[in-house]
Amino acid sequence: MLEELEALLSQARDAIIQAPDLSALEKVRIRLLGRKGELTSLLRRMNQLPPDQRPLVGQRANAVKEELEQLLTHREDELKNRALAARLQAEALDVTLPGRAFTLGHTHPLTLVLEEIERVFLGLGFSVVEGPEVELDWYNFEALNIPKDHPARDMQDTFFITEEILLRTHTSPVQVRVLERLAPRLPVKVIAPGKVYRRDDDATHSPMFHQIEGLAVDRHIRFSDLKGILLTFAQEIFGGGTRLRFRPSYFPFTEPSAEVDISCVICGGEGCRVCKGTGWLEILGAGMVHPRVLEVSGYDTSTCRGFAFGLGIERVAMLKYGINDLRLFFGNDWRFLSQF
Ligand code: 2NL
Repeated sequence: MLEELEALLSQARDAIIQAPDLSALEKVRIRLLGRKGELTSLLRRMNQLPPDQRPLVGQRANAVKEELEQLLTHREDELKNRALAARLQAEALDVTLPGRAFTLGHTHPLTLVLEEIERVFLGLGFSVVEGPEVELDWYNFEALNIPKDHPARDMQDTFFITEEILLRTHTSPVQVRVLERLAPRLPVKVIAPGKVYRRDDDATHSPMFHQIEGLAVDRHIRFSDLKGILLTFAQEIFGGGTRLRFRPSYFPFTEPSAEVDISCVICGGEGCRVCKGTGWLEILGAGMVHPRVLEVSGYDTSTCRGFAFGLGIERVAMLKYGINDLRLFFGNDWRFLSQF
Protein backbone atom coordinates (compact mmCIF):
# COMPACT_ATOMS: atom_id res chain seq x y z
CA MET A 1 0.00 0.00 0.00
CA LEU A 2 2.94 2.31 0.65
CA GLU A 3 4.13 1.82 -2.94
CA GLU A 4 0.65 2.66 -4.15
CA LEU A 5 0.75 5.85 -2.07
CA GLU A 6 4.13 6.88 -3.52
CA ALA A 7 2.92 6.16 -7.08
CA LEU A 8 -0.24 8.22 -6.45
CA LEU A 9 1.84 11.08 -5.08
CA SER A 10 4.27 11.25 -7.98
CA GLN A 11 1.47 10.98 -10.56
CA ALA A 12 -0.58 13.58 -8.73
CA ARG A 13 2.40 15.99 -8.63
CA ASP A 14 2.66 15.88 -12.41
CA ALA A 15 -1.08 16.31 -12.87
CA ILE A 16 -1.16 19.34 -10.56
CA ILE A 17 1.86 21.03 -12.08
CA GLN A 18 0.56 20.46 -15.58
CA ALA A 19 -3.03 21.60 -14.98
CA PRO A 20 -3.36 24.36 -17.60
CA ASP A 21 -6.08 26.40 -15.87
CA LEU A 22 -8.21 26.67 -12.76
CA SER A 23 -11.05 24.46 -13.95
CA ALA A 24 -8.63 21.66 -14.95
CA LEU A 25 -6.97 22.02 -11.55
CA GLU A 26 -10.33 21.72 -9.78
CA LYS A 27 -10.98 18.47 -11.71
CA VAL A 28 -7.59 17.15 -10.56
CA ARG A 29 -8.42 18.07 -6.95
CA ILE A 30 -11.73 16.20 -7.11
CA ARG A 31 -10.05 13.20 -8.77
CA LEU A 32 -7.50 13.02 -5.94
CA LEU A 33 -9.18 14.28 -2.79
CA GLY A 34 -12.91 14.18 -3.59
CA ARG A 35 -15.28 11.85 -1.77
CA LYS A 36 -14.70 9.20 -4.41
CA GLY A 37 -11.14 10.40 -5.09
CA GLU A 38 -8.06 8.22 -5.43
CA LEU A 39 -6.54 9.04 -2.04
CA THR A 40 -9.89 8.75 -0.28
CA SER A 41 -10.62 5.32 -1.67
CA LEU A 42 -7.08 4.20 -0.89
CA LEU A 43 -7.54 5.25 2.74
CA ARG A 44 -10.83 3.38 2.90
CA ARG A 45 -8.97 0.22 2.07
CA MET A 46 -6.73 0.73 5.14
CA ASN A 47 -8.95 -1.55 7.24
CA GLN A 48 -7.80 -4.46 5.00
CA LEU A 49 -4.25 -3.99 6.30
CA PRO A 50 -2.87 -5.95 9.19
CA PRO A 51 -3.27 -3.73 12.30
CA ASP A 52 0.50 -3.30 12.87
CA GLN A 53 0.98 -1.70 9.42
CA ARG A 54 -1.88 0.73 9.79
CA PRO A 55 -0.08 3.52 11.79
CA LEU A 56 2.82 3.71 9.34
CA VAL A 57 0.60 3.75 6.24
CA GLY A 58 -1.83 6.11 8.01
CA GLN A 59 1.02 8.56 8.80
CA ARG A 60 2.33 8.48 5.26
CA ALA A 61 -1.17 8.87 3.86
CA ASN A 62 -1.73 12.01 5.94
CA ALA A 63 1.63 13.44 4.86
CA VAL A 64 0.72 12.73 1.21
CA LYS A 65 -2.66 14.38 1.64
CA GLU A 66 -1.03 17.44 3.22
CA GLU A 67 1.51 17.70 0.42
CA LEU A 68 -1.18 17.34 -2.23
CA GLU A 69 -3.22 20.11 -0.59
CA GLN A 70 -0.15 22.36 -0.52
CA LEU A 71 0.64 21.63 -4.14
CA LEU A 72 -2.95 22.31 -5.13
CA THR A 73 -3.06 25.64 -3.26
CA HIS A 74 0.26 26.67 -4.70
CA ARG A 75 -0.79 25.82 -8.24
CA GLU A 76 -4.11 27.59 -7.73
CA ASP A 77 -2.32 30.80 -6.64
CA GLU A 78 -0.01 30.51 -9.61
CA LEU A 79 -2.91 30.10 -12.08
CA LYS A 80 -4.89 32.94 -10.46
CA ASN A 81 -1.92 35.29 -10.66
CA ARG A 82 -1.34 34.35 -14.25
CA ALA A 83 -5.02 34.98 -15.12
CA LEU A 84 -4.92 38.33 -13.34
CA ALA A 85 -1.72 39.33 -15.12
CA ALA A 86 -3.24 38.42 -18.47
CA ARG A 87 -6.38 40.41 -17.70
CA LEU A 88 -4.41 43.42 -16.51
CA GLN A 89 -2.43 43.39 -19.71
CA ALA A 90 -5.52 43.00 -21.90
CA GLU A 91 -7.39 45.81 -20.14
CA ALA A 92 -4.42 48.11 -19.70
CA LEU A 93 -5.16 51.84 -19.82
CA ASP A 94 -2.34 54.14 -20.83
CA VAL A 95 -3.04 57.00 -18.48
CA THR A 96 -0.09 58.91 -19.88
CA LEU A 97 -1.83 59.27 -23.26
CA PRO A 98 -2.56 63.00 -23.80
CA GLY A 99 -6.29 63.90 -23.84
CA ARG A 100 -8.04 65.15 -26.94
CA ALA A 101 -7.48 68.88 -27.19
CA PHE A 102 -10.67 70.95 -27.52
CA THR A 103 -10.82 74.31 -29.19
CA LEU A 104 -11.54 77.27 -26.98
CA GLY A 105 -14.29 79.57 -28.16
CA HIS A 106 -13.79 83.28 -28.76
CA THR A 107 -15.91 86.19 -27.74
CA HIS A 108 -17.67 87.34 -30.91
CA PRO A 109 -16.35 90.72 -32.09
CA LEU A 110 -19.85 92.21 -31.83
CA THR A 111 -20.11 91.06 -28.21
CA LEU A 112 -16.65 92.46 -27.57
CA VAL A 113 -17.63 95.89 -28.93
CA LEU A 114 -21.01 95.80 -27.20
CA GLU A 115 -19.40 95.09 -23.82
CA GLU A 116 -16.85 97.83 -24.36
CA ILE A 117 -19.58 100.37 -25.17
CA GLU A 118 -21.62 99.24 -22.16
CA ARG A 119 -18.59 99.70 -19.94
CA VAL A 120 -18.20 103.32 -21.10
CA PHE A 121 -21.84 104.20 -20.48
CA LEU A 122 -21.98 102.38 -17.14
CA GLY A 123 -19.05 104.59 -16.15
CA LEU A 124 -21.14 107.63 -17.13
CA GLY A 125 -23.99 106.58 -14.84
CA PHE A 126 -26.27 104.85 -17.37
CA SER A 127 -28.06 101.54 -16.71
CA VAL A 128 -28.35 98.77 -19.28
CA VAL A 129 -31.94 97.77 -20.12
CA GLU A 130 -33.32 95.13 -22.45
CA GLY A 131 -36.70 94.43 -23.97
CA PRO A 132 -38.59 92.14 -26.37
CA GLU A 133 -37.47 91.61 -29.97
CA VAL A 134 -41.06 90.77 -30.91
CA GLU A 135 -42.70 94.10 -30.27
CA LEU A 136 -46.02 95.91 -30.56
CA ASP A 137 -46.47 98.40 -33.38
CA TRP A 138 -47.35 100.87 -30.64
CA TYR A 139 -43.92 100.79 -28.93
CA ASN A 140 -41.92 100.44 -32.15
CA PHE A 141 -43.68 103.20 -34.12
CA GLU A 142 -46.77 104.96 -32.73
CA ALA A 143 -45.31 105.99 -29.34
CA LEU A 144 -42.22 107.24 -31.18
CA ASN A 145 -44.25 109.70 -33.20
CA ILE A 146 -44.39 107.46 -36.29
CA PRO A 147 -48.08 106.98 -37.15
CA LYS A 148 -49.23 104.39 -39.70
CA ASP A 149 -49.05 106.79 -42.69
CA HIS A 150 -45.65 108.28 -41.78
CA PRO A 151 -43.03 108.15 -44.57
CA ALA A 152 -40.37 107.04 -42.01
CA ARG A 153 -42.07 103.64 -41.99
CA ASP A 154 -40.80 103.04 -45.54
CA MET A 155 -37.17 103.03 -44.39
CA GLN A 156 -37.98 100.75 -41.47
CA ASP A 157 -40.05 98.06 -43.12
CA THR A 158 -39.81 94.89 -41.06
CA PHE A 159 -41.22 91.43 -40.43
CA PHE A 160 -44.84 91.58 -39.30
CA ILE A 161 -46.32 88.77 -37.23
CA THR A 162 -49.76 90.40 -37.27
CA GLU A 163 -50.94 93.92 -38.16
CA GLU A 164 -49.95 95.06 -34.67
CA ILE A 165 -47.04 92.73 -33.79
CA LEU A 166 -43.63 92.91 -35.49
CA LEU A 167 -39.89 92.37 -35.10
CA ARG A 168 -38.57 95.65 -33.69
CA THR A 169 -36.69 97.86 -36.17
CA HIS A 170 -34.69 99.66 -33.47
CA THR A 171 -34.19 99.41 -29.71
CA SER A 172 -36.13 102.65 -29.08
CA PRO A 173 -39.25 100.70 -27.98
CA VAL A 174 -37.24 99.41 -25.01
CA GLN A 175 -36.70 102.99 -23.92
CA VAL A 176 -40.35 103.90 -24.44
CA ARG A 177 -41.22 101.01 -22.11
CA VAL A 178 -38.71 102.36 -19.56
CA LEU A 179 -40.22 105.86 -19.76
CA GLU A 180 -43.73 104.47 -19.37
CA ARG A 181 -42.68 102.44 -16.34
CA LEU A 182 -40.71 105.20 -14.60
CA ALA A 183 -42.88 108.25 -15.35
CA PRO A 184 -42.89 110.78 -13.83
CA ARG A 185 -39.71 109.90 -11.94
CA LEU A 186 -36.42 111.56 -12.83
CA PRO A 187 -33.68 111.17 -13.86
CA VAL A 188 -33.80 108.53 -16.60
CA LYS A 189 -30.38 107.39 -17.87
CA VAL A 190 -30.42 104.14 -19.79
CA ILE A 191 -28.82 102.41 -22.73
CA ALA A 192 -30.68 99.70 -24.61
CA PRO A 193 -28.58 97.24 -26.63
CA GLY A 194 -29.91 94.38 -28.71
CA LYS A 195 -30.92 92.77 -31.99
CA VAL A 196 -33.08 94.68 -34.44
CA TYR A 197 -34.67 93.67 -37.75
CA ARG A 198 -35.32 95.33 -41.09
CA ARG A 199 -36.39 94.29 -44.56
CA ASP A 200 -32.86 94.69 -45.95
CA ASP A 201 -30.35 92.17 -47.26
CA ASP A 202 -27.24 93.05 -49.27
CA ALA A 203 -23.48 93.48 -48.88
CA THR A 204 -23.89 96.32 -46.38
CA HIS A 205 -27.29 95.46 -44.83
CA SER A 206 -28.32 92.39 -42.86
CA PRO A 207 -31.97 91.62 -42.01
CA MET A 208 -30.81 91.31 -38.39
CA PHE A 209 -28.26 93.62 -36.86
CA HIS A 210 -27.40 95.18 -33.50
CA GLN A 211 -28.06 98.59 -32.06
CA ILE A 212 -27.37 100.46 -28.94
CA GLU A 213 -29.53 103.42 -28.05
CA GLY A 214 -29.12 105.82 -25.20
CA LEU A 215 -31.65 108.02 -23.44
CA ALA A 216 -31.30 110.61 -20.71
CA VAL A 217 -34.25 112.58 -19.32
CA ASP A 218 -33.98 115.08 -16.48
CA ARG A 219 -35.03 118.60 -15.51
CA HIS A 220 -32.18 120.44 -17.17
CA ILE A 221 -30.89 118.15 -19.95
CA ARG A 222 -29.44 120.19 -22.81
CA PHE A 223 -27.96 119.53 -26.23
CA SER A 224 -24.51 120.23 -24.77
CA ASP A 225 -25.00 117.27 -22.37
CA LEU A 226 -25.55 115.09 -25.43
CA LYS A 227 -22.38 116.46 -27.05
CA GLY A 228 -20.30 115.83 -23.93
CA ILE A 229 -21.56 112.27 -23.44
CA LEU A 230 -21.01 111.39 -27.11
CA LEU A 231 -17.53 112.92 -27.17
CA THR A 232 -16.52 110.87 -24.14
CA PHE A 233 -17.98 107.76 -25.76
CA ALA A 234 -16.14 108.38 -29.07
CA GLN A 235 -12.81 109.06 -27.39
CA GLU A 236 -13.10 105.97 -25.15
CA ILE A 237 -13.91 103.70 -28.08
CA PHE A 238 -11.85 105.19 -30.93
CA GLY A 239 -9.03 106.97 -29.10
CA GLY A 240 -8.37 110.21 -27.26
CA GLY A 241 -7.76 112.29 -30.37
CA THR A 242 -11.20 111.62 -31.85
CA ARG A 243 -13.27 114.71 -32.74
CA LEU A 244 -17.02 114.98 -33.39
CA ARG A 245 -19.09 116.76 -36.03
CA PHE A 246 -22.85 117.31 -35.75
CA ARG A 247 -24.91 117.79 -38.93
CA PRO A 248 -28.62 118.74 -38.91
CA SER A 249 -30.89 115.80 -39.67
CA TYR A 250 -34.38 114.50 -39.10
CA PHE A 251 -35.89 111.74 -36.93
CA PRO A 252 -39.61 111.67 -36.06
CA PHE A 253 -38.76 111.08 -32.39
CA THR A 254 -36.18 113.85 -31.85
CA GLU A 255 -36.20 117.58 -32.40
CA PRO A 256 -33.73 118.94 -33.20
CA SER A 257 -32.01 115.92 -34.72
CA ALA A 258 -28.41 115.38 -35.82
CA GLU A 259 -26.19 112.94 -37.67
CA VAL A 260 -22.97 112.61 -35.71
CA ASP A 261 -19.63 111.98 -37.42
CA ILE A 262 -16.29 111.09 -35.84
CA SER A 263 -12.95 112.17 -37.30
CA CYS A 264 -11.72 109.31 -39.49
CA VAL A 265 -10.13 106.52 -37.43
CA ILE A 266 -7.83 105.64 -40.34
CA CYS A 267 -6.41 109.00 -41.45
CA GLY A 268 -7.31 111.15 -38.45
CA GLY A 269 -9.15 113.61 -40.71
CA GLU A 270 -6.66 114.02 -43.56
CA GLY A 271 -8.93 112.23 -46.00
CA CYS A 272 -8.50 108.62 -47.17
CA ARG A 273 -10.25 105.73 -48.89
CA VAL A 274 -12.27 104.72 -45.80
CA CYS A 275 -13.73 108.22 -45.23
CA LYS A 276 -13.92 108.80 -49.00
CA GLY A 277 -11.64 111.82 -48.69
CA THR A 278 -13.94 113.70 -46.30
CA GLY A 279 -11.99 113.08 -43.06
CA TRP A 280 -15.27 112.13 -41.32
CA LEU A 281 -17.16 108.90 -40.64
CA GLU A 282 -20.88 108.82 -39.96
CA ILE A 283 -21.35 106.87 -36.74
CA LEU A 284 -24.62 107.71 -35.01
CA GLY A 285 -27.89 109.59 -34.97
CA ALA A 286 -29.04 111.69 -32.07
CA GLY A 287 -31.19 114.56 -30.90
CA MET A 288 -33.36 116.07 -28.19
CA VAL A 289 -36.29 113.74 -27.44
CA HIS A 290 -39.44 115.00 -29.19
CA PRO A 291 -41.82 116.39 -26.52
CA ARG A 292 -44.66 114.23 -27.89
CA VAL A 293 -42.65 111.07 -27.11
CA LEU A 294 -42.11 112.21 -23.52
CA GLU A 295 -45.76 113.20 -23.08
CA VAL A 296 -47.16 109.98 -24.54
CA SER A 297 -45.06 108.11 -21.94
CA GLY A 298 -46.32 110.23 -19.05
CA TYR A 299 -43.74 113.01 -18.63
CA ASP A 300 -44.55 116.70 -18.24
CA THR A 301 -42.45 118.53 -20.82
CA SER A 302 -42.77 121.83 -18.99
CA THR A 303 -40.42 120.43 -16.32
CA CYS A 304 -38.13 118.00 -18.15
CA ARG A 305 -36.40 117.26 -21.39
CA GLY A 306 -34.14 114.56 -22.75
CA PHE A 307 -31.56 113.57 -25.30
CA ALA A 308 -31.36 110.30 -27.19
CA PHE A 309 -29.00 108.66 -29.63
CA GLY A 310 -28.68 105.44 -31.56
CA LEU A 311 -25.82 103.62 -33.22
CA GLY A 312 -25.18 100.40 -35.06
CA ILE A 313 -22.80 98.02 -33.30
CA GLU A 314 -21.71 96.34 -36.57
CA ARG A 315 -20.60 99.73 -37.92
CA VAL A 316 -18.55 100.50 -34.81
CA ALA A 317 -16.95 97.03 -34.89
CA MET A 318 -16.10 97.37 -38.61
CA LEU A 319 -14.39 100.74 -38.07
CA LYS A 320 -12.64 99.66 -34.88
CA TYR A 321 -11.24 96.42 -36.32
CA GLY A 322 -10.97 97.37 -40.01
CA ILE A 323 -13.56 94.81 -41.16
CA ASN A 324 -14.80 95.49 -44.67
CA ASP A 325 -17.67 93.04 -45.07
CA LEU A 326 -20.70 93.00 -42.78
CA ARG A 327 -21.46 89.38 -43.63
CA LEU A 328 -18.29 88.19 -41.86
CA PHE A 329 -20.06 88.80 -38.53
CA PHE A 330 -22.74 86.23 -39.32
CA GLY A 331 -20.79 83.69 -41.43
CA ASN A 332 -19.42 81.74 -38.44
CA ASP A 333 -16.07 81.32 -40.16
CA TRP A 334 -13.59 80.16 -37.54
CA ARG A 335 -10.69 81.88 -39.37
CA PHE A 336 -12.46 85.21 -38.95
CA LEU A 337 -13.75 84.73 -35.41
CA SER A 338 -10.46 83.47 -33.97
CA GLN A 339 -8.79 86.82 -34.69
CA PHE A 340 -10.54 88.58 -31.84
C1 2NL B 1 -29.68 105.97 -35.74
C2 2NL B 1 -30.51 106.95 -35.04
C3 2NL B 1 -31.61 107.38 -33.00
C4 2NL B 1 -32.98 107.71 -31.08
C5 2NL B 1 -32.34 106.89 -31.95
C6 2NL B 1 -34.74 107.70 -29.38
C7 2NL B 1 -35.39 106.93 -28.45
C8 2NL B 1 -36.43 107.49 -27.73
C9 2NL B 1 -36.79 108.76 -27.95
C10 2NL B 1 -36.12 109.49 -28.89
CL1 2NL B 1 -37.26 106.58 -26.60
N1 2NL B 1 -35.11 108.93 -29.58
N2 2NL B 1 -33.72 107.14 -30.06
C11 2NL B 1 -32.88 109.09 -31.26
C12 2NL B 1 -32.15 109.59 -32.31
C13 2NL B 1 -31.50 108.75 -33.20
O1 2NL B 1 -30.98 106.48 -33.81
O2 2NL B 1 -29.17 106.28 -36.77
N3 2NL B 1 -29.53 104.79 -35.22
C14 2NL B 1 -28.73 103.77 -35.80
